Amino acid sequence: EMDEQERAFQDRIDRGEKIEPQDWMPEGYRKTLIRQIGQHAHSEIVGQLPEGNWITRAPTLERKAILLAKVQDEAGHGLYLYCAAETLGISRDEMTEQLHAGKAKYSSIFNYPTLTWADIGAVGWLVDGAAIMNQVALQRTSYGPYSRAMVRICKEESFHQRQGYSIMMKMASGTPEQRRMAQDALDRFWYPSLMMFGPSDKDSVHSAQSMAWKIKVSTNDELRQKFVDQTVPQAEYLGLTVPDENLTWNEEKGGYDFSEPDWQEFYDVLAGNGPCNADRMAARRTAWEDGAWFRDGLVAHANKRAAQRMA
Ligand code: FAQ
Repeated sequence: EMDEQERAFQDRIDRGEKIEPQDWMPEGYRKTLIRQIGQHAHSEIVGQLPEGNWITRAPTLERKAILLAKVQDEAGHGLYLYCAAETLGISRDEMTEQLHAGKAKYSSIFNYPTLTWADIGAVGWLVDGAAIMNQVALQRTSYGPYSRAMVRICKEESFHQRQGYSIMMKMASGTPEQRRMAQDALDRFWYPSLMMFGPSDKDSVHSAQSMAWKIKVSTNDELRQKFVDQTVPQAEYLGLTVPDENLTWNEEKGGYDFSEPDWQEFYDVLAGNGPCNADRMAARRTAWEDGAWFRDGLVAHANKRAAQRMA
């Protein structure tokens, strides 16, 4: 039941062409991208909060400078992604409103607390590790501005991942207490990191259409498997134990068998009932309200400059 325009569009996708902002696109394609890029942008912005929590308590000046730079990078990624979404005909203010109204999602992972300094290591290692796994694939997404944003973001994310692993190496080779902190961080962040890839393929509502449009180029389960295969040897190198008794190497498939996360917990977090959902939303709303005077000032200044140019 595809009409001629849709058929021509799908042919372009199938040939591997990139779609650009001025090009014709089906409404569903536009909507799906706005949803996904918007969620991705919100994740970067909300994702600053769990790490921002430790900037004032970083153990050394060097670690503090590195963490500050990383959190600033996340802000940059968020702004970059909002711009990519704006090319599809939605404004940043509208996206922000959707987030604050609870209509737009952000990644479930940022609703978990960062309780110790080792958690900052685990976030860099596991959360950025999962993010890169997903984003490397998304460099090949069919929408030009999103795909180009991913290229740059992935470069910065791999630095983030390395800094997280460097914290984990330090902690895992430290005192028995530091080792315990590192293991505890892995225990708490393992399953939430697996959840970042979304529901299993059989429950993923958007995958089939998004794959046909090449908005997504890998399924949720494919990326989750690759993440586990990459991460388990890294945990072994640290001398830490992945909290999964069913974890075994499967020679036949050339990958690990592993336990699925608790999907009920995942849906509870999505519904707003994770440990930090309320805190995260409150922090974002307060930041938005507190910044109103500054945004007003910028607009007033821009208007004044425009009027001067006219005169
Ligand atoms: N959290 O049908 P599907 C970062 C929702 S990395 C929350 O499979 P889809 C870097 C999904 O939206 C994190 N919601 O959906 C960083 C949908 O709900 P909807 C950000 C989730 O879109 C690191 C419903 O469930 N990365 O920020 C999650 O085809 C450290 C059904 O699911 C991205 O956003 C989840 N985990 O596949 C920053 C990557 N999973 O919209 C700071 C781009 C699923 O119908 C510190 N996004 N849902 O209401 C994607 O690749 C995709 O959107 C997926 C989900 C794979 C997340």
